[in-house]
Amino acid sequence: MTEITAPKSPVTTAEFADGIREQLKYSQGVTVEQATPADVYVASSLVVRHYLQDAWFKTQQDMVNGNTKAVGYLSAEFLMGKQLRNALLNAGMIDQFDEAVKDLGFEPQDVIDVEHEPGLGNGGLGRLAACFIDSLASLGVPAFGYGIQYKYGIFEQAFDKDGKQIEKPDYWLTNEEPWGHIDYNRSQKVSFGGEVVEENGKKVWKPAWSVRAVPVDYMVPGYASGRVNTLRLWSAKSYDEFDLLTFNKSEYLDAVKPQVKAENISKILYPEDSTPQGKALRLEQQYFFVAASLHDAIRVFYPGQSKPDLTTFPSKITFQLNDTHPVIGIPELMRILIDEYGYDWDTAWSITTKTFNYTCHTLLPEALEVWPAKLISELLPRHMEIINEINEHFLAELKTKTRDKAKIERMRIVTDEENPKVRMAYLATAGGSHVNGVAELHSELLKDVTLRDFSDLYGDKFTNVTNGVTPRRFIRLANPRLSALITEGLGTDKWLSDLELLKGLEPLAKDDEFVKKFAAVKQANKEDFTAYAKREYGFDLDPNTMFNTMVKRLHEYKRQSLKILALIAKYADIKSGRVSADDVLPRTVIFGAKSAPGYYLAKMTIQLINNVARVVNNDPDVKGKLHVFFPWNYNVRLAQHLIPATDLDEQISQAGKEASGTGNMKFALNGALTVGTLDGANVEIRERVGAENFFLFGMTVDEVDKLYEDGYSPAKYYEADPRLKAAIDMVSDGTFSNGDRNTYAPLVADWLTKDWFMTLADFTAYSSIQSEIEALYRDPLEWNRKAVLNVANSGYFSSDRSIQDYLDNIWHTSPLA
Ligand code: B1N
Repeated sequence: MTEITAPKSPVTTAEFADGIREQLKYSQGVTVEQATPADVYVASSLVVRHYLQDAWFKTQQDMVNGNTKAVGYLSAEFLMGKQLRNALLNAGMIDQFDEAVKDLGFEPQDVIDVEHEPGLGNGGLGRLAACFIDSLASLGVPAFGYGIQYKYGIFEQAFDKDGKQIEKPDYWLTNEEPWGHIDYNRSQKVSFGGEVVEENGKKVWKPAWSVRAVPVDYMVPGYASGRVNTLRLWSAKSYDEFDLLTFNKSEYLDAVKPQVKAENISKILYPEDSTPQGKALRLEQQYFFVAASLHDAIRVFYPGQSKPDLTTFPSKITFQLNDTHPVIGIPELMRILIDEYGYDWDTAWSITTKTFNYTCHTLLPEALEVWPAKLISELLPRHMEIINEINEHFLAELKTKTRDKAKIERMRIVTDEENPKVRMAYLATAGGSHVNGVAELHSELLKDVTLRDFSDLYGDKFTNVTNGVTPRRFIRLANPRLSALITEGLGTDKWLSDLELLKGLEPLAKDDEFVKKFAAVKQANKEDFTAYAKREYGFDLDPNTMFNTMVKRLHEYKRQSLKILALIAKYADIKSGRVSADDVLPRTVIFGAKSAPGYYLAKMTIQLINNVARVVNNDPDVKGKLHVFFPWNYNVRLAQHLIPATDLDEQISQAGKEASGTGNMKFALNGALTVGTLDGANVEIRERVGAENFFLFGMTVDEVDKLYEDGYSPAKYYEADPRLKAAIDMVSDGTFSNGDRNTYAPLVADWLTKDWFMTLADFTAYSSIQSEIEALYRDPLEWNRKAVLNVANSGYFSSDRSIQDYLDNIWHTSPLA
């Protein structure tokens, strides 16, 4: 007997079909006969919203009226992925939808496919925020996600005829978007610029311009929790629609300038993952959504009160700062409390520090935001005053804690130089109760290196919360076959809300029948992906080869170069006759990666991968042995198709550089084996799945540090390993650039003279682990046994567990009763 705990549908198939008909008629204005899949998509989404509406109201009421502290997750990015099927799953309506749509003469998949995914994030950080709000709702914790409704999400990637990346605007709002509910009546005014004057001994900010922040609300249905939270994304609108005065002076274009300036704020997501550029517009975006959100929370929790007692604010809501992007919220809350509500400094500071907590997502020094004080002064003059005052108070406090003057100087929030800068990570650490890293190793390195002085003096603030991913989207939706097999193996589907139950599969790894069923699931998924690659990309794959995947943003520290060099070396082995093609394990190498538009070496690496693919895929000497597939525009949708079909996953960053990674968790949970370094959450994945079920290679953090200290010379490694030399020479000699020897010269020069992330130093170890991997893969039963053990032991990496950790150790709140 299988125990079923999945949510019960609130509708019958017939009711769902009636609902679609009604929405088609009254919202879309089309008959069933006229309707296209796009119409049915909108109508179905509205039906789902209809049935979630009461739970949404109730969750909001319980949140405001009850005594449970809510969570405000402040994030500049929410990489949601498609909404419809996820909402159907969480609300228990998948079957009713499928049947209803078929009854109306449509294919469910066609309806699902028309949804344009909201790409309001760059990568892991934004996707983590999306997993977290799913888990908050599923656990029944009252929460708001607060962010920006960018008009243009992450760019759509294409490749030109030379294999170079081209960026196209992602106008995801071209067609009707049924999920966002625009609430003009709850808008907030957000102001910028101007000056600060003294009136009656009080500081008064006289801003120069303002924009209207309009909330667009998305329902966030919990899985089987009966709760529906809110993702509130702010959209910028102008107050001055059209300046008639200017217009009358016949300066037509100038007349719309203020409007354009205002609405630019939420126009576009910055496409840089981990290298912020100190641009005024980015700071405008940050302040825009944070200021609107803080005022919104006061409106929600103190309805109709003109003089609320804000000393209770930290018991109403706790705000998590997702990286430094929302840190301007700290001086903003100070300003609200002091200037708008008349609190004194100490009371305001006490409220503020109790309200905020900060998650750091990086170790790269260039990724920690630092804003020129001048820029902040111009845009937010009152905030800069407050930041300076916070800095003074903080320095005074430090003097009571240490006599180490150098240390105090190093810890300044505002630097002491001719053009002072504001270090947002320091402001966040000083202005919040807790600071956390996103994997154990990362949190340790934060304490020991990045924020060392702070952890010396404020050790209690520091903690770790290892990232996680939602099993609803990344197992149940992405991999229905594996989900069914897990449920069969465990005799319950309860694992979807308690992922540690996967542990119950461990004994089944010894059961050959079960392992064979698992292998059949993987094979079927590979066949599905093969069909998908053909349909979407016109590309032929062979599902009987090993599917070896590396998908993530393109960044030097992630070391796509290592993967591509190893591939080229294998190609050169065969071409030179050193290795017979007959002895090569047939392998399909799949890449997915977007590069920041201005990131020169990353873009060149994309070009190289595409051209290696072109050459290798057209060379009869390696046919059936080596195949390279680089689908453009890697996004959440593609991830959901690709992850379940992958045999081997690559997590090969230089040790000490990847804060956590979350793709690594998704792959392990879907039964891919990982080849990886001791970096980020790889460390914890390996600990849990067992060292014998994880392909470890490469230098450790300590070895990396030592090599830097001793003086790293990449050319030495090039000379020492003939296969590495052959691979690099092949890149230089024009093999992948139609004979042109200059095309990749900058990349080759970087490898040989700088190689900042020590790709060359890890190459030999990486190649030899790949041989071990191939040997194991030739034994399908043993391979799949290890894959089952990966699934069984990865339950810890549910975002439900991450959220539980935040609840217990940082937020100190709980689900609604
Ligand atoms: O955050 C993920 C981690 O799993 C990854 O290891 C980490 O690289 C990623 C500025 C970032 N860190 N920093 C960013 C994104 C956008 C931006 O404008 C920085 N992303 C990460 C989740 O913890």
